Amino acid sequence: MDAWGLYQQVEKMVLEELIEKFNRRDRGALAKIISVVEKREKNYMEILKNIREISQPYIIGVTGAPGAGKSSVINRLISAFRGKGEKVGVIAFDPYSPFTGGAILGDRIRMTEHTLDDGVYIRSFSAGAWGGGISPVVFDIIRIFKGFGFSVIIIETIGTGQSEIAIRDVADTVLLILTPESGDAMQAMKAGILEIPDLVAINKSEISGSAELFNELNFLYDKPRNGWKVRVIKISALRNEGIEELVNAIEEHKEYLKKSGLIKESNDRRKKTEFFSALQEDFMRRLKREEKEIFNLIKEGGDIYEMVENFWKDEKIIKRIFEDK
Ligand SMILES: Nc1nc2c(ncn2[C@@H]2O[C@H](COP(=O)(O)OP(=O)(O)OP(=O)(O)O)[C@@H](O)[C@H]2O)c(=O)[nH]1
Ligand SMILES: [Mg+2]
Repeated sequence: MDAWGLYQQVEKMVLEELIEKFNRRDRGALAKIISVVEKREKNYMEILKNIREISQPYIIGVTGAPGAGKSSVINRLISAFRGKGEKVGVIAFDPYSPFTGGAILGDRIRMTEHTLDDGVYIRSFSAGAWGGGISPVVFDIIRIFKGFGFSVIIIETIGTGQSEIAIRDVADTVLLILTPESGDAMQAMKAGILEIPDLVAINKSEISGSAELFNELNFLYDKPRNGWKVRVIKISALRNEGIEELVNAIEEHKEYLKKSGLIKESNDRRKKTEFFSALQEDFMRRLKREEKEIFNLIKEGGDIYEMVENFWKDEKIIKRIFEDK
């Protein structure tokens, strides 16, 4: 065997060992696999293909403006679900920091009480991983969590723009966190966010103004849609109040999805979004192979839109792009 052959064999062994450890619920292997997959390192696809999904977790999306208390509420939800014997995986997107730290620390501090619990795994990502839409990484982490046997997955969005709407395509239950603090609900209304949630929690309800907001929201969500009336619940993550009611409401929504058969629709919607994002990533990979060709076109000069049109008319390029590799 030549050196290259030997190298490949060793690499295969390392990979097999990693997956074997993962299957034994080794948290180090879980962290390693998430990181390889997140960074799209060599063999990430091989790893994903080798993961056996052993659970069918319920997926909860938590959204709301920065600082509304999403992480603090999730921290409370984790405790509540752990009390019911659920295994909880959390995917949190961080608005501020690139890969190096910064606000990630915030999440860590807010959810630290669970770091020693084997039934909980919390992973923060930079907002870049979410991007303009939903990154394929989100679906890959869900797949990895299914392989590790989590029964509940909670996703914290960055709480701005696209992410708040995109969570609808990923989660079974969407929880919007508002606060009585100035303008929060108004902003959400303007951004069209109020259409998104199945449940609304008014967090920080120990401060004044929560009763008014509660009434306004109940007025707004007066009528059921497809048989579900959006539930509004007053909570305080700080004082640990209203959490039981919130968890009961999540469970009621889950029951409603099951009874009405809409849970299948929720699954299909997630699959469709996953398919699209995987397709997009694959397509971008293929397009990137044409960078040189694109530079050549640019050197020739002209209007960008015309260039794009001509690009798609070039049969040689098209053939190359869709070549199977
Ligand atoms: N008064 C009060 N403060 C709270 C409550 N819940 C959270 N906070 C505080 O609000 C701040 C933001 O809380 P986070 O949980 O980090 O909010 P977040 O929505 O996750 O914030 P980002 O992830 O940065 O968008 C922190 O200082 C919390 O301590 C609450 O119920 N009452
Ligand atoms: Mg947070």
